Amino acid sequence: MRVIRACREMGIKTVAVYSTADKDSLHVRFADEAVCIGPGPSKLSYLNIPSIISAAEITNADAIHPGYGFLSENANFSKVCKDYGIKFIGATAEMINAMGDKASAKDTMKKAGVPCIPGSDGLLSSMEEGIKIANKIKYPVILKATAGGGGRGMRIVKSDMEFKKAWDDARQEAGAAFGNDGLYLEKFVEEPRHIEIQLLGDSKGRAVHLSERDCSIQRRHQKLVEETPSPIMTERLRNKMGEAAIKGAQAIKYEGVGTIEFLVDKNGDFYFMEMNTRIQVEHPITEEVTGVDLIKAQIMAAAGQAVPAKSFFPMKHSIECRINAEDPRNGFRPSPGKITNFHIPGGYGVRVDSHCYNGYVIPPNYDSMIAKLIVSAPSRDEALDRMKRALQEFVIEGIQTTIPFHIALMDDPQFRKGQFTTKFLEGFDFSKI
Ligand code: MV4
Repeated sequence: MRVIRACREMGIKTVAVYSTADKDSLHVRFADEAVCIGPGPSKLSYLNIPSIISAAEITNADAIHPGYGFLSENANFSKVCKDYGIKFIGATAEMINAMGDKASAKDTMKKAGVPCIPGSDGLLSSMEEGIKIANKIKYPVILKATAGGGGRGMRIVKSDMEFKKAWDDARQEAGAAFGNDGLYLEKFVEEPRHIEIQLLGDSKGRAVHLSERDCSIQRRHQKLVEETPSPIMTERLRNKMGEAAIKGAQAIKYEGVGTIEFLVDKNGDFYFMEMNTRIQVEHPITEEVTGVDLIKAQIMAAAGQAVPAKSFFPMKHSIECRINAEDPRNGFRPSPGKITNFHIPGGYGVRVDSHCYNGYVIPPNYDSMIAKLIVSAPSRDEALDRMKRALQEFVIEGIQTTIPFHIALMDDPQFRKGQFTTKFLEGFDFSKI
C-alpha cells in the first residue's frame, strides 16, 4: 500500500503480487493490476523468485519494489532482477552481500573510520583465540554469528568458565539457522540504546543523512515503538553520528535508502552495529519530521537522481507504534482472524499506514503487524499525548492487538522521561495493561 500510494502520486502504474492467503488484502484492490504468485506458504509465493519474475514479465514491469520483508535483502533476487532487465528498487547484490556478512561489514566500516566495538579482527579461528581476546578486552563479551541478525546465534559471555558452552551453542545455532557457523567477538555493551541513522545515497557517490530514529523499545528483537528525534540526541551527537554514517555509506558507494544501526552507550559513545540495505518498517517517522517521502526518494534514486545538497534535521517529533495482531496480555501470542470492527484514528498529526479494513480476515501465515500508528507534534510531550489519544480512538475488534500495551507505555513514567534502553521491556510490568 505504501509503495502503491507513492507510485500513484508519481504517475507510475503498479502491479501487486499476492498469495492466495492475501487475495482480500487492500494492496490487491488498489494496485492497477494484481497477479497471484502462489499459495499461502511464503516459500511458494513471496519467496518464489521464478513466480515473481514471471509476474513482472507478463505485465511488462520496469522495476520491482521489494518492500521490507521477504526478498528485500536477498542478493540472489537483486541479481536475478538485474539479469532480467528489471530494476530492483533496493541494493545491488554486491552491496547486500557486503553488509550481510556482519564480520566483513564491520571490517569495512572500521576501515572507513566508523567507530566499531572493540573485539576480534574478523572471524574467530578457534575458541582459544576467543578466550584470549576476551581476557584482553575484559568480560563481559558477546559472541555473534557473522551470518546473523535479529539476535540469533548471539551469546553473552561473562567469564572463561562460560566460554565453551557459549561458543558451542552459538556455533550450533548459527550453523542450523544460516548454514554458516562463523563467529566473531565484541565487548558487550550493557544497557545500550539502539539508534539508527537514515541514509540516502546516489550514483555519484554522494550521500546525505535524514537524522536518527531511536528504536530501543524492542521485545525479543522485534521493535514495538520508534521515535525521532531520540530523547538523548544533541545537535553535536547527531552531527557526529550523521557524519560517521555518511562516511560508511560513501565507503561502499551506497545508492538509494539505507540505514546504519548504532549502539549508543551510557557515555554517549556510539558504535556501528549493522547496516540495513532496505527501506525499514519505521521509515514514516523520518518522513514526518524531515518532509521527505522516502519511497519516492527510493524510486528517484533508482532512476538516477542526485541526492539533495544537505542532510536533514528533524523539524518535529514523531512516534510510531506498531499495531500487531498479538495479545500483549499473553506473551504477545499471535491473534489472527476476522476484524469485526475497525475504526482508525484521525485528526491533526495522526497517520495510519495499514492494509486492513472492517471485515478483513488476518491470515495466520505472515508477520503479525497489521497497522502502523504514526503521530507527529512540535514536542515529544505533545507527541506522547497525541499518541495516547489516537490509541484510545483506535477500534479493532474480533482479534487481540498491541494497542493496550502501547496505551500503558504512554503512561509509563520512565518512558515519558525518555529514560529507556534496549532492556526496558525486560523490566516492564505487563500485568498492568
Ligand atoms: C550487541 C549488544 C551489546 N553489545 N553488541 C542485538 C541484535 C543484533 N543486531 C546485535 N544486538 C546486540 N548487539 C554488543 N557488542 C546488544 C545487542 C542487543 C540489542 C541491540 C539492539 C536492540 C535490542 C537489543 C536487544 C538485545 C541485545
